[in-house]
Amino acid sequence: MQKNNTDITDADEGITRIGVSLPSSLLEGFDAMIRDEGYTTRSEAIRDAIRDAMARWRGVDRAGQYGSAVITFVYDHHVPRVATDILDAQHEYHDIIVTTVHHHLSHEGCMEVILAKGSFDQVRSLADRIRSRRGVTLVRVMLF
Ligand code: NI
Repeated sequence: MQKNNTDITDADEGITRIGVSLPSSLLEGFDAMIRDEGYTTRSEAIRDAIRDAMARWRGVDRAGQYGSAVITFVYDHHVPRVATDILDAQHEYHDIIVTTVHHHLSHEGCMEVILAKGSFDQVRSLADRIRSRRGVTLVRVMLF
């Protein structure tokens, strides 16, 4: 099926080819990134970028649902109380947390990854609580 002169669907393979218009500078940056990440084709990198965007998008409106989740966040552990507040929050939500990994990024920076399973409402509450702490600079939630 041909939708226009650049979007082509091959029904037999379940693959649709699309044409995408991008600013040159954005494409150059993307190509540099995918070379660095070891992709051999743009198509595979774009598929992964779309999957990543979809996982984030699906997380927007999943109230009342259950599943698995990853909460990734970065914080400065020198900010008073942030580390103990994050620890307290995780103990409060212990029933949905499967495991937590702590990585010391630098002298002051910490990264944690929480793998959770259960109510997405609770996952969102936990993420919101972490996000609200002073010293936390990035929180990313993916629901599966
Ligand atoms: Ni640390």
